[in-house]
Amino acid sequence: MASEKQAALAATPSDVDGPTIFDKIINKEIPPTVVYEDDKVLAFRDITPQAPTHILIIPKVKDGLSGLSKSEERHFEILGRLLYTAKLVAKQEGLDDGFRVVINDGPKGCQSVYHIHVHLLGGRQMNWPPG
Ligand code: DGP
Repeated sequence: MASEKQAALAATPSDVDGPTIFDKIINKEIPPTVVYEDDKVLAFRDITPQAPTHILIIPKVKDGLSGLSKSEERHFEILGRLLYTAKLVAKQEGLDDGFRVVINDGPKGCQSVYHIHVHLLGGRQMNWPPG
């Protein structure tokens, strides 16, 4: 499998604007390991975990939000909900000593799936600066 960086650099405009693998996850065509779900967001385990706990939190409706750089005022509510869900799931996963949330954006941000998502990482000591 290509590395995350290779996948990020290989993304094309149709990957950005069109449907993504996350649509198949939302409609359970590809069944995810769900850790949290409500009417607006879905949280599931990442297929290539970078930490003992690695969860993706996504809006169920993309609404043009391929990435954070495409956000507009109408997205205020869902952006807050994604972060708040990260906190809820961190608590649920027992990440009481700390965790990290990441939003990759664009090729240089190493984004490979163009449906906004928050990475929730925990269960090990994180480092800074990130790679
Ligand atoms: P990013 O590089 O920020 O765009 O992260 C995309 C993440 O999506 C990456 O960590 C791997 C994950 N991913 C890609 N395809 C699948 C899949 O089919 N299932 C799950 N669970 N995760 C996936």
